[in-house]
Amino acid sequence: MSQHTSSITSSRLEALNHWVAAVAHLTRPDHIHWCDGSEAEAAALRAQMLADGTLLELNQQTHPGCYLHRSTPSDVARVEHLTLVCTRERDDAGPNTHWLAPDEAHAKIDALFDGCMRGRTLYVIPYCMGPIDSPLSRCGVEITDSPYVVANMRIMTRMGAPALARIEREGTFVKGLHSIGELDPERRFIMHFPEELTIKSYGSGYGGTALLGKKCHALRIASWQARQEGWLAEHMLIVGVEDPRGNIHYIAAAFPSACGKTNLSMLIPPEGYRHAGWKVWTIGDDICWMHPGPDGRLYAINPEAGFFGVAPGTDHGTNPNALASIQHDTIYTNVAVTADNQPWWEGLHEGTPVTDWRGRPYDSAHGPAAHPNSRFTVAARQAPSWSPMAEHPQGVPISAIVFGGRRPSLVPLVFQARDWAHGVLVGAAMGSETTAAATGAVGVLRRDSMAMKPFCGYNYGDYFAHWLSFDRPGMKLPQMFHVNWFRKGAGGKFLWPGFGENLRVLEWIIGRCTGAAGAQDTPIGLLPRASDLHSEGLALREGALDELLAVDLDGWASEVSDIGQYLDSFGTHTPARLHAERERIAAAIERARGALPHAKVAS
Ligand code: GTP
Ligand code: SPV
Ligand code: MN
Repeated sequence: MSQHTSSITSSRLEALNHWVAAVAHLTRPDHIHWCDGSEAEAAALRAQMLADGTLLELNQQTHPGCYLHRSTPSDVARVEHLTLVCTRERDDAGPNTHWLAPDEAHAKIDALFDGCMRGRTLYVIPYCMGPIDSPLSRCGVEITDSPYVVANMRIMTRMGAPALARIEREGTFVKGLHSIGELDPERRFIMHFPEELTIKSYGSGYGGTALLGKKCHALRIASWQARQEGWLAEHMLIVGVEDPRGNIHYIAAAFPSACGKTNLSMLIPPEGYRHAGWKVWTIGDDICWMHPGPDGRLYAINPEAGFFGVAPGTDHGTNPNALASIQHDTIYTNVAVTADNQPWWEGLHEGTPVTDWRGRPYDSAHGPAAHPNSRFTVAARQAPSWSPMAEHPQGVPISAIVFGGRRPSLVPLVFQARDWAHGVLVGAAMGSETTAAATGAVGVLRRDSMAMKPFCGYNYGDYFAHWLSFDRPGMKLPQMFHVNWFRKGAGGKFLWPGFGENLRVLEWIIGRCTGAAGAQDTPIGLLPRASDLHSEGLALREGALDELLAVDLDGWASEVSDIGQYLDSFGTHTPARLHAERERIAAAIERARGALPHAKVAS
């Protein structure tokens, strides 16, 4: 390990040294270790975690460099009710967040931090979110007492000496303080102080609540900064789709947690598309920072360097690129294992689980073998589809923004917004069924605007206004769309095959951006006719495509009225423009219903 010193000598790092000293004074660690990100450091930490059982070795013949971490069973997902945004004014945080006044919040959590690192090592992790030489990237420092967090941050961010050098140059960084504490759900908080660029997280070792560079910094704090500085920090994948002529179209897509971002970002084209020359390039699978460029287009970077992906459902048939990525040098969290110590999860067709995610002999009476929110942590460059453009300091130009969620009924496979304001309404109105990525009930339909419900660091009404503000002279904004891979038929089965087949929908989206694809106008937006989608080689149940592309006007009338109530819940913060847009659509639906009583606008 590198420096067992309590500080680094440099006057430019005075603020950092001062903060580390203050935290050490509060938390009382036995040792302080400044992470340099080196291979030697990683190896030493790994040896230590293998010795104390934090990591278990997986089958090194089949999965070289792969390890398993079993977290405390009560600490397996994000905890939204314990995740707080602490602004001076309650209204700045908005009804979409849980709020506490900063003074009260600091007092509450500092009492938990008091002496919590006795007998432990305090790790200082300097990290950079985004390519190390990109002007769009931002740095932070996480202090943690968890070596598992250090190991994950090393994969998920550009961590160590280069990040420290950038912090020394810039003099600013986001401060994140984390302790696993007692891993007690009763003594757990994840607090954000956007006005102080500070995060404090206590009592959890789970990814999204402990790897502070990810949701805490790159979404909650960054969304606050982005509003002030005129850019967007979003819960979006970034994918490049190369057409047979060799043009790459970049698409950013916001789907809520466990709703298909990782999968779409690295999909393998259907066979016919592969033969024709279509290729898919992954830039990011979870977070997207978008800035207006000099030409008025939005340019996106992925602030992360790795994937913290959902394991269940990952297989050769669904996501072969992810499966290939995680054959080596991967940290698995809360998956099951086979008799010969290979990782296993529901949906993986090879192997049989013998030990469940809690380390008990597998018994189907206990529930699934792998936790439904079990995850893999892997370097992004291990994905066969990893794009060389992912390291580009200026980012990639975005042609289309796509919103989507788990909607078992009503919402068609795809539709296009008429213009930017309509697109912002479509994003704001997004709904989705809850998933295992957060504690609480699964499968409950709720509004999740722009997939940012758990991650927006400020008032959603102000956030909608910020989105609308990009619609100004000189901007060349992306086209906006909504997709739904999760529509169910009468038998409760998904109507759309999803995964690689989603490229058919992306092709239509790209065609709409270039002018090559047709559409029909409906009150809710522009939909493809069945003939506008490339369906050769697509196996669908009789009538499924018509069902997927139908607009149920009665259903939409009540949906749009519900959206009105939702927009009202942000009071005067909701921009008038958004209300007007909703009223325009409500009126169009009413006109169409009048013209066609009880009718559906079929494709
Ligand atoms: P977070 O990392 O939580 O933000 O999630 P994510 O949006 O990256 O979700 P991910 O791609 O990991 O998918 C979550 C689950 O949805 C997995 O179990 C997938 O198998 C499933 N899934 C993804 N894409 C599709 C699809 O097109 N159709 C269906 N039916 N399921 C899908
Ligand atoms: C999500 O829940 O959206 C994730 C996983 O991407 S976590 O980083 O834990 O939030
Ligand atoms: Mn996510």
